[in-house]
Amino acid sequence: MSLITVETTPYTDQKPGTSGLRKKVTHFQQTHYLENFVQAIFDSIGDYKGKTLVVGGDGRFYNLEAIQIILKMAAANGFGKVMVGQNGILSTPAASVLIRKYQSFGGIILSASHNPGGPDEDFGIKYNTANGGPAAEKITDAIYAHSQQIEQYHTLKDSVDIDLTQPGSVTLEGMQIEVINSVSDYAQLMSELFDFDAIKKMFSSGFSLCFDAMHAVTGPYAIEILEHRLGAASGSVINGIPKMDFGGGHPDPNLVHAHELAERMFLDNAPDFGAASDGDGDRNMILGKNIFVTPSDSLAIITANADKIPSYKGKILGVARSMPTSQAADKVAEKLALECYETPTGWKFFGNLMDADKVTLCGEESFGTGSSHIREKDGLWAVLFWLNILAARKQSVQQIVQEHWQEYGRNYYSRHDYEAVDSAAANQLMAILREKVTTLSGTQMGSLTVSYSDDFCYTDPVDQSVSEHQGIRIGFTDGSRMVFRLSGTGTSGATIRIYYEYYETDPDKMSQDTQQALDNIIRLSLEVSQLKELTGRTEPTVIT
Ligand code: VG1
Ligand code: CO
Repeated sequence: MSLITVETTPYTDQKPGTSGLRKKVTHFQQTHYLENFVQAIFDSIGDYKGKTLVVGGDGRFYNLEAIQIILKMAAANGFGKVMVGQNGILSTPAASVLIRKYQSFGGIILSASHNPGGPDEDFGIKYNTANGGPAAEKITDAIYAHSQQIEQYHTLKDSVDIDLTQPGSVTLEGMQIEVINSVSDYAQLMSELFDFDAIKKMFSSGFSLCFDAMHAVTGPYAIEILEHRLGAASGSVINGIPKMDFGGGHPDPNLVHAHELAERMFLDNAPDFGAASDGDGDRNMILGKNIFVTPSDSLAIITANADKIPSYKGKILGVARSMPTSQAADKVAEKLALECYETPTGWKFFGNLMDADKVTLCGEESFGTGSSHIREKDGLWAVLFWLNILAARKQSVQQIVQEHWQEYGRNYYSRHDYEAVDSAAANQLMAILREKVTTLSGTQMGSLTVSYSDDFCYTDPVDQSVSEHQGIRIGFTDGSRMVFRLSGTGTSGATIRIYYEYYETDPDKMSQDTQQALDNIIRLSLEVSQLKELTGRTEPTVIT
């Protein structure tokens, strides 16, 4: 075995998106493709010589092959140690826990999150820094710049694959590789954050739960924490064995893709609580008997009830939500006199706020919720937060949500995705809107008056960095909103996302059908964007 330097030529398409580089597996399998990106990471992150790197992924197809490539390159590039999850498995939140707990230099997470997996599906890679969060734009821009100039990478020649099936430690060209239990450190942290005794008591008195792991990475975490440690009935976790192709499904926890769970929660004998997580374990969906909790409402309810959980009581520094997320959390923040931040989509923007002790809780409409315990969103954490609230309040999910709406008003909310749209048409739609929004303010759209409209531009309150073109916002005087943006995580064509919100304070109008409540604003959005004319689409691909 020997160190070698391999001559290579750049690929021009390695620009990291919302959460790293995401492409089809076949794209990653091109000669030197993954190697180029990994070397570009190493060339962009500063002096890591002798330091520790955390590596793991969501178990999807190509995870193990990619890890073997990264281990050899890390050794050849001079890392001191790599901590890797057993069988290559680490959920995104668990990777964040490890990076922070063991003060490693950073981590590489292999996942395409909620995108399907398999030989013809998606793969992804992203770099997280020492705070445990996705690298800031400054670093991802540097990685992209390096990837376009790369001429060589370093690896090992004739090295055998490392056995990742058992915990233990080996040395590879002077670099230590520690294979660690994927679940222990994460489960330990959860037991410190939440009142496990109270939740255990609730389960032992007959409380029922269904957690859909969607054949993705959270299976082993959920079985260990919910069933083994908290005493949920055996079988409460469904689809709990991670599969390389997620059983052929979309590991995206929403009512469309987690339909097995969704159906179960609306039956007469539904469990008391339902939840699901995504491919890499950072997303969550929360349901009760006969009720779906929107992620935006979930953030608001978590914030309003944080005082029910000893480790959070009196410790909430502030709350942040991504721009398209509904303004339900803002209402709670206002009442509790908490600072509330609106950031661009993607978790990396929350990290700066948390590092500067400005916020404790964060959330996105896309089924992401989390806190400053790590620097990623955290699916099981949200589930445990809810279980802890339920154990403390001794009410049903439905009662808690309805009381919340009575107190704060209801933010009806929905997102319509138009997937695999022709990229040129999608860009044109955005360009036209970008023009239009400069003149809409104060004008009438149908029955509504525009109070503001812009292309969201964010100045980070901590480092003053500016992120432009983060989505078109059109807000109305009655509190309604529509937001347009293009996805940064798709792998074929463009995905147009339109986000709708309508605020209702009349107690008699709190139980309308969501799509009906939003009907007016949906129609207006199609008119103003000329979506049908430009894309030829008459219906969204997915409504969440
Ligand atoms: C989507 C979501 C966004 C989320 C991102 C990563 O991005 O809308 O809220 O942060 O996925 O989630 P986009 O650019 O496609 O809208 V995941 O679970 O990858 O880590
Ligand atoms: Co995810």
